[in-house]
Amino acid sequence: MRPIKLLIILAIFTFSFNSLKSQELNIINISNRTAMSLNGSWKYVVDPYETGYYDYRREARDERENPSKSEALFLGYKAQEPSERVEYDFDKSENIMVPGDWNSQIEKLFYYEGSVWYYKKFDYDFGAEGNRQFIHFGAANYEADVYVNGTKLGKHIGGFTAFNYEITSLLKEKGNFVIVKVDNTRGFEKVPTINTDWWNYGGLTRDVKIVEVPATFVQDYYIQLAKNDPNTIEVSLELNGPDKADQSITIEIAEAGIKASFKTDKNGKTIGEISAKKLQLWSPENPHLYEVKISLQNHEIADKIGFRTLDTEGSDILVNGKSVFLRGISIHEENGIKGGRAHSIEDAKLLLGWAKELGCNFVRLAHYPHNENMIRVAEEMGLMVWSEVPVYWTIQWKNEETYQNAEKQLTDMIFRDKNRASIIIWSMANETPVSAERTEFLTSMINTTRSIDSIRLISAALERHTQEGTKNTQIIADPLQELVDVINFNEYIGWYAGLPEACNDAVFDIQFNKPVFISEFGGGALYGYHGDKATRWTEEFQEDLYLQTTLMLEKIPQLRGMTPWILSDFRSPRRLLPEIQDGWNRKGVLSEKGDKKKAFYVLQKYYDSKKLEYLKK
Ligand code: GCB
Repeated sequence: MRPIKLLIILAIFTFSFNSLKSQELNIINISNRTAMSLNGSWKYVVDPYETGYYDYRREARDERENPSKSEALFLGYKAQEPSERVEYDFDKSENIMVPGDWNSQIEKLFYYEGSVWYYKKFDYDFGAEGNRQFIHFGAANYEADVYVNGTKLGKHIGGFTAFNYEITSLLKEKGNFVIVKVDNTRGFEKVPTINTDWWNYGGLTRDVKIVEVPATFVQDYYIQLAKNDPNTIEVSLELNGPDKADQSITIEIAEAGIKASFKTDKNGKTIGEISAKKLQLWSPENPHLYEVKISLQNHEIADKIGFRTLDTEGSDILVNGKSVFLRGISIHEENGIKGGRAHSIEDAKLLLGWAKELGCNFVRLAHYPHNENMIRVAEEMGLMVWSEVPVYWTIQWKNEETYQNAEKQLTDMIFRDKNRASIIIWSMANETPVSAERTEFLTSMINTTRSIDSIRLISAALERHTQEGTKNTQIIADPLQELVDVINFNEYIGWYAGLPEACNDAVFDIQFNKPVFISEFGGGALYGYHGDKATRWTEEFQEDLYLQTTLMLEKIPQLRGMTPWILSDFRSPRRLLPEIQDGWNRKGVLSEKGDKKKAFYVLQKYYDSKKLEYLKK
């Protein structure tokens, strides 16, 4: 770790946790734990001037010794006397559904970027005595200040990662309330920065729940096959709680006849191996998942885990020792049929179902960590996954806090999904401009990733350039090529660079003997708009672009896959052309409602042929 990094982390911790009741604590496998959902109808207050947060001296009310009950919204206060001045009332405020972004639910908030207060009252039915409770948020875009029963738990930064706070000492049987101030204001120093090509949906966009665990519980585990060894399962486990030291933990995989015991050290941790024979390996063709039980005295947690090996050899990507071609598509976390952010199992089934119909065995979940349902449903459907952090375009490479933020989002993403066989690529960034600072930034992210996950492949969506002095030679002039496992780049020859026929003459010169993967290509077309292939925005133009591009890419000897841009049209405030875009990026091979454009069929046919080609290998 860079020394300056460490200083900043220490500073942040000393500063922010002085006055707080709780700290963020990552807990693995939230989906399979005992929990009470807080999804459903909440109250909300729109606060564009952050009046509920800052007083008239612009001091944060939650840092004041005696915050004013009349204005400090986090107190959730109700007037006790008719004469009392209280300038808000959650009970009389309007309703909003959680999970859900505010833009697509409330018309007046469609373009809103700023602060919104969320409020929910609840009673709680306690489990066994001594149990502990955590409040869990699947994600809140972008910043969330969280309060339970008037006490601040913390501030979470980053719109696409999960977070939890312990609330054991705050919770009562009756009359609890949770208040969250969610702020989606964009900022230069943030991750992503102010400039993106997707909608800045704000709100509590994923599940909220209270998770209950025993005093000492399994906080974290990693159970995956060792690199290149289908007979060895690597295990690491971590307990949290007063009795975490010297505890026996059992891992049982009944279907594979496995029962193994481990003992924790004084820190509640243990690592080890389990030898396994003849496991049914997870693959897109056979997405087999084993029921895995992890138990200690008085506590058990179950997960469905797939086992597969993963490696590269020269330009091949090997899954279970077999070379694969990644027949992929890029996807935004948006459901254009109902509008707004996708979050549910049904949303995941819809989007990933379309990808399956296209013939995919792989999806690029762009440009930020998607909700856990997407990853788990992909795994069940037999789709391999690329997962990515929103280090997008030009962020503040020299800003150490920006780095800390990006790295936290990266490690939180890996924490949550490290047991998912579906995930094969962690992507560090998208289309970032080459410079010494940027390369140092991303190298540090790569090193962090390798230090916590030694089996998955690392990549980043790089850029293509035409070599100086040539007309058609395409190169990837980026030092990151040395460091990544798979060379990925986005290319828009025929759309942003020339017309589709430019694909005929383009020649890629890639010097590395590594797998090459095209993380984006494509062009816009309005569903139902027809014309000749020379007319931009028609389905025919896009169809031709897909034909020419796939022919061009086939000439790259190291080509091992692609995720064209994109599955379905998605909302973007950057897309201003009336009658065609109207606020939508039209590069989908499907419309936002799921209507298939002509390019869909070109890609489907191409993937059919790649499937056959690789079956014969
Ligand atoms: C890109 C970006 C993607 C955009 C796309 C486009 O290179 O990575 O986020 O949406 O191009 O449509 O221009």
